Amino acid sequence: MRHYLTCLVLFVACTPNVVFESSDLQINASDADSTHARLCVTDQGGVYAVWADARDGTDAIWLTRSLDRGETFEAPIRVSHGQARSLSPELACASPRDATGIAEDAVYVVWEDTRDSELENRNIYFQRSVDAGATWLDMDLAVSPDPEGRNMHLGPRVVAGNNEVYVTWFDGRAGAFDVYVQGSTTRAETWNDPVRLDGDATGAGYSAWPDIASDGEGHCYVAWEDSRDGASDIYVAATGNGGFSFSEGQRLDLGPDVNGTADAPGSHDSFRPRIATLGSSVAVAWHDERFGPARDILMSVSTDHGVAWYDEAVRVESNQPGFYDSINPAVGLVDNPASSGPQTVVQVAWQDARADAYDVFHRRVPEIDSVEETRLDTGSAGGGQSLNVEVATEGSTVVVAWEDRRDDSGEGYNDLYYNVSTDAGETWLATDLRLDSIAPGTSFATDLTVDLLDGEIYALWVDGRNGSADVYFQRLPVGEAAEFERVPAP
Ligand SMILES: [Ca+2]
Ligand SMILES: [Ca+2]
Ligand SMILES: [Ca+2]
Repeated sequence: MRHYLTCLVLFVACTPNVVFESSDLQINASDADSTHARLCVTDQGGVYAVWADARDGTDAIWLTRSLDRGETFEAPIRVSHGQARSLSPELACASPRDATGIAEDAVYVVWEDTRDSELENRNIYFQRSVDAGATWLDMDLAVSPDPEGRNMHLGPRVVAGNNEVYVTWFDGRAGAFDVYVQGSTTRAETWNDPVRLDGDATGAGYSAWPDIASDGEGHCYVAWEDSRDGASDIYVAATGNGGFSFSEGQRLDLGPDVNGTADAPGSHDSFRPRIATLGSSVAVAWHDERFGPARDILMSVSTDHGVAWYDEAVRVESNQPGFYDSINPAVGLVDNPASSGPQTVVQVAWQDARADAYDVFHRRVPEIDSVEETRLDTGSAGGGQSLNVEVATEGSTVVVAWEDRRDDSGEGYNDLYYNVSTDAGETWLATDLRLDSIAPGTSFATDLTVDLLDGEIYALWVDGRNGSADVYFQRLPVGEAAEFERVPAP
C-alpha cells in the first residue's frame, strides 16, 4: 500500500485548493489496510459488511452494520477471536421466519484462520448472529476441525436463506484437496454432518474453489474445479434436503471440442465456476480452454433443482471459439413475467479481450442462438481494462458492475462503473454509470460486491483514496450515477 500512499500524497500536494465531496461512505473507521470486503443486504433492509484488517496488531475479521439502509454505519466490531491471523472473510445474511413471522436478521461469517498451526496452515472458522449483528457466539466455531493445524483448509463460501445456512470449502486432510459442504436448517444452532462432494477416492485428485447457491427452502448447490482426470473439469452437486445428503458430483464441461469430438474428462482446463439459482433453475458459468489457447465462457443450466443439466455446455460468446480471452464470468437469474417464453432468464457477464484490453459483455439464456452478446462498458472498445465483473438481480432488474481503467486524465487508477437492465437483460443503458464518488482515475478500487434492494444498488469495495486500503459503501437508485464535486478547500 505504500505505493498508493505516495501517489495520493503527491496528488493532494499538487491540488491544494480542491477537496472532494462524495456521496459514498468510508465505513471501516480505521487507517489499517483492509482486505477482502464483502457486503450482504437482507430483504428487510439490514446491511452488513465484513473485511479483514490488523488494527489490533494481527489480522482479524471486522464487521459493521447499518440499521437505516446504509445512511449510517455503526462502529465496527471484531467478530473473530483468534490470536493468529484471520483472513479472507465471506458473509451471508437472511431474514428468517419464525412463529411470529419475519424474525430478526441472521448474519453468518466464515474465514480462513491460522490459530491452530505453527506452520500457518489455515482452518475454516465461523461466527453467527441471530439478532441482526448485535450479539455473536461466545466462541468462534471451527468448521473443519484440524486441532493441530496439519493441513490447509481454504476458500470458504457461505450462503443463507430463511433458517438455512451452508458453508463450503476445500482442504488437504487426505492428500490432494477435496471439497466439503456443511448445512444447517436451524440458523446454525445444529448442523448436518459435513459431506465430501468430489466422488472419487479421498485425497486423490485436486478438487477446489467451490461456489455455492441456495434457495432457503432445502435446496443448495455447489460447483467446483476438479482435476481427478488430468486437466481441470467443472463439477456440481445438489441437495434437496437441507444438506443432509448431496447428489453425486456431475461433470458439466461436456460437449465437442474444436475438432468436433467430445471433450474427454481431464483434457482441457476449466476454471472458476460461478453458480446462482432462482426457483427451480440453477446456472453455472466458467472459463474453459477447450477451443484453443484463449479461453471461452461456457455454461450449463438445470431447471429441476440441479438434477438434470445440459447434455453439452453452451459457449456464451458468438465470435470465433478459442481466439480471444474471455474470463471470470458472473451469473445471476431474474424473473421475466412479461415473456411469453421461459419466465426465468439466466444472465451471464464476463470480461472479454476481443478488442484488445478487456471489455464487459453480457448474454442471456435462453436466446443464446438468436441474440448476440451486448457490450456493457461504453468507453472506447478495448481502450481501457474493464474487468472483475459482478452481477446482482432483483425481480426483472439486472445490474452488472466492474472495475474500469478507461480514464487517463487522473493518476492511472481504476474507477467503478455499472450498467443496468430493468427488462430481464433485454435492453441496457446506452451509457454506463459511475459507482464510486471520486474524480476519475485518482484511486484504486478493488473487491467490489453489489446487491439490489427495492430498486437501489448497494455496493461495497476496498478504496485507496485516503492513502490506506479502506472499505467504502455506496447506495444509488438504479439508473443514477454516483457524483463527486470539487469544492474549494477551506
Ligand atoms: Ca479430490
Ligand atoms: Ca475441462
Ligand atoms: Ca473467447
